[in-house]
Amino acid sequence: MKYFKPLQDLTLFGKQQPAFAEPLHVGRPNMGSREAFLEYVNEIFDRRWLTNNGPLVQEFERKIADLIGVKHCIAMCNGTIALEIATRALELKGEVIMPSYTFIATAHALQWQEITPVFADVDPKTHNIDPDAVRRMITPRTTGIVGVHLWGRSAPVEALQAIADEHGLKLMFDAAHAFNCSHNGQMIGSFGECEIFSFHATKFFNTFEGGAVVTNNDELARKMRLMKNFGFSGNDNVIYPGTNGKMSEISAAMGLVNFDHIGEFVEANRRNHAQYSQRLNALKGLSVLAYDDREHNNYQYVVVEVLEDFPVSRDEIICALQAENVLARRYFWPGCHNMLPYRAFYPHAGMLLPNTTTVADRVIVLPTGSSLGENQIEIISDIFEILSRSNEFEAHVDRQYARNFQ
Ligand code: T4K
Repeated sequence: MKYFKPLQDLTLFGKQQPAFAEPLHVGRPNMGSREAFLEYVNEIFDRRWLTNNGPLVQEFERKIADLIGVKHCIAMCNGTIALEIATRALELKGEVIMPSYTFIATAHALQWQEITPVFADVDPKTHNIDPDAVRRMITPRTTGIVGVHLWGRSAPVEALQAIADEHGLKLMFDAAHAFNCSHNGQMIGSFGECEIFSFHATKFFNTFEGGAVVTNNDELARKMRLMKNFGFSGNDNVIYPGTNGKMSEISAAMGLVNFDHIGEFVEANRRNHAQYSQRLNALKGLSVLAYDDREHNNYQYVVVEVLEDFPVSRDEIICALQAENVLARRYFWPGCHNMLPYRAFYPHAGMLLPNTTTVADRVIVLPTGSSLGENQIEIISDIFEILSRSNEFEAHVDRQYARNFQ
């Protein structure tokens, strides 16, 4: 089914109407049953128990821990707070090594506690942190490593663990993207000292806002449970500097509802990813990042790399897509090291991060999720196909439009 042929059929070249009347977002939430959710809401009203370790939060934590195969799940109000609490409970300080190619929250969670994030380069094939680069960044001030399972694909956990053991460092993972994903058959969430999930609306699995730390370490779990509730141990006794990281009952209700739809969400994402891959990998100069089908995946990110032999640049493609109401994203351009305050702290960091720059400059993330249909993916793919054939693009593109987009 082909919808466009000539360039004039793109809005950027004068067509009056965009391909889609309504914007198509990256990160449209996957939603479970409305009726089941409303039943939980009624229960919450009847019970008048809204937060602070309520029964729905406890059930949610048990289900997550069982799915991942870990002893403890501590539900939190979001993934960023979960990162902050985990790093504090692990007593990380000084410098902590992490990739620059990640969402800014990974760096901010450290900086917020006056821990210096030290950016290591990524492997351009996997987009994940490169263990050799980690070794190069270790100093006497280094206390830990935060690996990130970017796009839900596992970081090199064994190599990072070996470095951590060798240098006496603590290793934890930002698994914000990797809920319901595995590495060598073992669920992500069970590696390092602990791992954190994000259940933000845009994630594969959401609790509106939410997050969790999962761990097999009893003492760490006990500490984090106290820290997420101001450090209270009993009504009148505070034994840690804590914060308010608690998940509410309404968020847990959404989590419990969505739990029953995990298989369905995976299947929708897997289908979308396969369709995009089939169409876009056929075009010279485009490559859709693959998932290893032998593992559990959530297929939540459709990551397209625009290589040099594609006739149109990454940013020009984004312009063309946005003009058609396809709100594709440049996650995680330009890398944390190019954002403030890090850019001011280390203006030359980019010299040590060549692969981060390369990857960040060529990635486009496309809409997916259970709200996206086959026809929409065909149309989006058609836009890429038109652009792939377009030597004319150079002559026609509205450069001012592209500049404004920057
Ligand atoms: N570590 C990593 C590696 C992460 O990726 C993240 C979060 C974290 C840690 C921190 O976890 P949290 O503290 O967030 O739990 C988004 C999300 O805000 C963020 O959660 C996520 N990563 C990051 C990758 O993406 P934005 O600025 O792109 O999100 P936002 O709110 O603009 O939403 C994107 C699009 O999704 C919107 O244009 C429309 C659509 N959308 C969004 C929401 C919130 C909906 O259709 N419905 C909605 O309710 O950062």
